[in-house]
Amino acid sequence: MNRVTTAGLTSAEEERASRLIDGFRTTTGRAAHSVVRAPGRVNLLGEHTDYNGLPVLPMAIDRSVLIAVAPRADRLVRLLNTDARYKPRQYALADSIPPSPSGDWSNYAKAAAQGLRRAYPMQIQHGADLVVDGNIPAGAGLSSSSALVVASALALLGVNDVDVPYDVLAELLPKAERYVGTLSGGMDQAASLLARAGNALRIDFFPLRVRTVPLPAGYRVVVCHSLVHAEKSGAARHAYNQRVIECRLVTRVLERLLGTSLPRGLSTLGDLVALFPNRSLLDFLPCLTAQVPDRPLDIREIAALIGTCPDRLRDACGGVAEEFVLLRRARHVFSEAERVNAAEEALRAGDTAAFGRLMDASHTSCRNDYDVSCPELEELIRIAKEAGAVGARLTGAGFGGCTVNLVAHADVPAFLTRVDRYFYRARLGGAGRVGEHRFLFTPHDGATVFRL
Ligand code: NG1
Repeated sequence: MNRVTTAGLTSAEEERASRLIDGFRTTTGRAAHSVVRAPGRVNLLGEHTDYNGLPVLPMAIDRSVLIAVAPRADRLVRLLNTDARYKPRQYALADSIPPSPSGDWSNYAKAAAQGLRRAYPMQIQHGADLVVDGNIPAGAGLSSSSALVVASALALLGVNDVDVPYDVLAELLPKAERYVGTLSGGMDQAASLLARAGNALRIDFFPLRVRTVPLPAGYRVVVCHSLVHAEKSGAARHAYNQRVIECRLVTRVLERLLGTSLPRGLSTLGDLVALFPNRSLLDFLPCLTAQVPDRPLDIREIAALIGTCPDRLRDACGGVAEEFVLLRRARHVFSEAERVNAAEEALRAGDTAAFGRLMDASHTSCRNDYDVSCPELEELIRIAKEAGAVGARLTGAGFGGCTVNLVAHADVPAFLTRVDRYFYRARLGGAGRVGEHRFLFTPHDGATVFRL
């Protein structure tokens, strides 16, 4: 076996990369030109804030998508996957690439290809043979999809000899990923590209800015899967997109209440609050509370609050729903963004207990105001707190997926024993698979490309 040893890969990743390079030769009959690695991420704080242009605090994990790639003289992209569940696919590079049916894995690679072709039409000319190997659990809120988008983009750029700075890619790829039908923000791609080992990454958006934030020594980040798969190709996508639209509606209501209007092309809550640099985020809540009833509102009520015509508003909402929750969504987003600010301060000050309390408060807000928790996540959080987690919350979009827990190093064994006994064994029975669904993560570096 052609052993790859490269700084930036864990020893498990080196092993995977070595196998991948050999497999590439066997399946394509060619030598790989390079290997790309894009990590998943776990978000420590700042949920459902990114698409509002408000900050997040994720870290990259040591689960990743690896791609071995070689250029082709034609425009064809041939995609293979080491996991037999993901069937071979191929498509031609073009400015408009027809998507495969919703949920098909190739759509994430196509998203990257179409995004790059549109941004760099003259430079992205060569297709490629790609073999993908991923070990980020799908539908877990750990960004397996964005890692595939990032890795596919880097693979294609590499074989076309195009050098794009990672911060530019981190702004381009979230828009490209909307190809799959999710109105997602930019946290995942930025974390996968720009994260730094040993640290969390505070990310601000529009324009993108990142800075590392130290994590407390003596604590571990433990991630537990609720065993509820929240794939973004299914119901979770609809629920996610509805939240994005609810936040856009809050922005329009707030514009009216504040007697201002956003310049053309700007539409997020973050854009709006940036017009009032002297106000804190929570200052925007009282005027909403005074004017917006705390219950689901129908299109006509919302149109009246915005001062627009209901039919036009219904069209603008794309018919995703007839009723929308506004006040509670705003309360979550503003308070969550403030929690990210407070968390950064707490971490810099070494106040781990305060950080833990912010994680707990984030979870309560995600559950009560954003309605993205589920009974299994609630049970995991309850067990985690009983098992001594300093902070515990759902991570990623929610609706299932994982919790993230901060646990003192010395308490980790007891924590895992308790989670295994009261959550996994109760659901999975036999001891064999119990340990497969919770992970101890240390913060890793962002994406890397290794030219062979
Ligand atoms: P997950 O659940 O990891 O797919 C999603 C979005 C993020 C962010 C979080 C919620 C995608 C690809 N990613 O993450 O941009 O909005 O939800 O904070 O949809």
